[in-house]
Amino acid sequence: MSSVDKIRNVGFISHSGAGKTSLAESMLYLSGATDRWGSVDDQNSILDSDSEERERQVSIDAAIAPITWRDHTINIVDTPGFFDFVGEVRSALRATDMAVVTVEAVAGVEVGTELVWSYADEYEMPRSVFINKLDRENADFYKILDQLREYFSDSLAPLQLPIGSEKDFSGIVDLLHEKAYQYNDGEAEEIDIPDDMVGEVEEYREELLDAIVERDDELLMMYLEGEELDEESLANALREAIVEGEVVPVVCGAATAGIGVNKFLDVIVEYFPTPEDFPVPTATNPEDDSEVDLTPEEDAPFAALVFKTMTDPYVGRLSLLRVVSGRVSSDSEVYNASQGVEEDLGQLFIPKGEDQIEVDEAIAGDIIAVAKLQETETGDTLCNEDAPVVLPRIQFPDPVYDVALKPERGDEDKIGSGLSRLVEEDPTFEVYRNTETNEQILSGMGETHVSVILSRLERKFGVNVGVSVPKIPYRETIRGQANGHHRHKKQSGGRGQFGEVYLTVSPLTDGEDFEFVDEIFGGAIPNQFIPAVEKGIKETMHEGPLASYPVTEVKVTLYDGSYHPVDSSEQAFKTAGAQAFRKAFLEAEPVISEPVMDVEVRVPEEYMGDVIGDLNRKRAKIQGMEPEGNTQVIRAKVPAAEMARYAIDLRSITQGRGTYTLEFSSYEVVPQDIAEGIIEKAQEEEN
Ligand SMILES: Nc1nc2c(ncn2[C@@H]2O[C@H](COP(=O)(O)OP(=O)(O)OP(=O)(O)O)[C@@H](O)[C@H]2O)c(=O)[nH]1
Ligand SMILES: [Mg+2]
Repeated sequence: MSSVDKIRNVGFISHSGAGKTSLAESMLYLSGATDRWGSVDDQNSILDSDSEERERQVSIDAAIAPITWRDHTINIVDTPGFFDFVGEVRSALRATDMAVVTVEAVAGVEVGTELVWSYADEYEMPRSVFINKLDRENADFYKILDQLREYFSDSLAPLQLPIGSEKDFSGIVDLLHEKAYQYNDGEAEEIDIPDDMVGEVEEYREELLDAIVERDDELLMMYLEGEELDEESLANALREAIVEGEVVPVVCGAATAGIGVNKFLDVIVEYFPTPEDFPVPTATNPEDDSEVDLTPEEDAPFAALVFKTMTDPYVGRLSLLRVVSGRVSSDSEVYNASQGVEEDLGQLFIPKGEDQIEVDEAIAGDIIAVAKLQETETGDTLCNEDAPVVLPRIQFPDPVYDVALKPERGDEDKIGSGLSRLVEEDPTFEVYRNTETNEQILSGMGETHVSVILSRLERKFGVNVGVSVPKIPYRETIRGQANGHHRHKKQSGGRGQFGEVYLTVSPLTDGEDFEFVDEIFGGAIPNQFIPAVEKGIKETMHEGPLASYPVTEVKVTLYDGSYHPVDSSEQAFKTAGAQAFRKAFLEAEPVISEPVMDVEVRVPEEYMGDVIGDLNRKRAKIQGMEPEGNTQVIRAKVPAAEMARYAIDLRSITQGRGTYTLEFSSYEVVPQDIAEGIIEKAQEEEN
């Protein structure tokens, strides 16, 4: 294991398909960490090791590529770019000290680029940009550089320039050291700076030097006086500027061809922050909530964040830890301060794709895995019991896409236990029963996310489950007041049944669902039967008179009735109460109400019109729009019934470039024409 200053933890983030996994695969192979060059296209990627990832050719889980380079340990955390899996990005950024935003040299800035950039902003992380796929047709380094500066920041500074472009892309120029490299199968050979690039190299080198010296008075003086600046001072100043986030270094290459990859590893070692550079988030002592200052040093008390949980077919549950401070060894006892329980650590590993490298000890800055922790969940903090500390939890997005599960009879238990195992691995989905519609709902981030979960359920737990669009939990209520009367009388041999009820229904506006007022005078209904009347009404309210949806916000006043000394019974009054209620309800301007969601949609400017048009067709009430960079944020209130498949609609309107969040807002009355459809459908189902 290296010392803390020789560790680099780097998170690869980007829009899907920019080449993060390919870049990490090339780094693994070209650094000698693996003896084969994994490929996403050939479905033998080491990092996309899961069969779902290989088949779909996208990353789904964050994966770790540990690399040794020039006596340093570099841990690459490769994340999925597909929007459904953003939870993994949020976890990975909490485990790393530097973000590498990979950008395609053809497509440039995409919605996913903006999204992950905003995450890095949120975590206040320094970052760099890798402009990839320079070997592709229409690749244009300079155009993309301008675009990046326009979108994000003027502090983007190329450390390298590409030699050649498209199919002639062959190498890079290192601007600071004024050296050129030509690549062959990932191996760099030093060459002279091509003659036709001398002007550009000078221009961009000057720009880089300006950016470096600007923040160092001594260097600035020397620079202005025309003195020769030594490379070491420049490199140190550059490193500082990068660590502080004041310079965002831009490097380039072609991941699959291995061009620029080894030089990027050099850049990581030379300029990227070490765990010592990164400010540890404020932690608290769980006993008194006081703040605890954690220092990223080996000799400080131990603390680690569990940033991910996986289930491995061989070792079972695997927790991934980022050691934040101190040291920890295999087979030791630690304290989970988030749960307040002790945990026995077994063997510590470094995960590498599907493989594990056993280690005896880990120190501040390390990323390691440990198997079979009993109570520990993603987001928990492990520490020493005598120095208890809790790090801030990872904030995951709320799920937005629901399906109803339709299990075959007898599979329910297997599905339940399988899904609860999968939820441990993935905190961005949830499973619950909707008590109003009596459906089991699986709620995830999008169609792909849900389909991955269901495939895994089948593959890992051997159960296949069908799904459908969830029923909308409509409700019934009234807007007016009405009286209802029912006389229940039966004389079918033996003892008869008799009960008569007069009642009034009126809307409740205090947020309560039901109020029952007993105004019976002079024993018109004997006291002992009044609860039966109420019970009959309540039972009817579960399946309302209009379309069998629950009745809410109704006040019932029982004001008269009659009884028979022999034939009256609880059952008779229950029936009379229920029937009187039904009649009154149907006379009191009954309406159906529906859940309405607060929706926030983020789309690139050019899709605004289409997205708003679609929302309007979905009965949306637009609340506001505002720009956020080149993204437009649209806020609207939209009925849940219209949003059930929004993940799919928005994707097709925006070519996957839009994202959205949903939150329950309120119940609102459904317009008459739509209510008629709902009632008709309910009646069909009844028959
Ligand atoms: N021509 C060319 N293709 C590349 C390069 N890098 C990656 N690709 C291709 O781009 C596609 C996507 O690459 P990935 O490495 O899976 O991209 P990713 O960023 O990991 O994608 P997600 O996991 O979905 O976020 C694959 O078909 C790669 O072969 C490159 O430098 N040049
Ligand atoms: Mg990937």
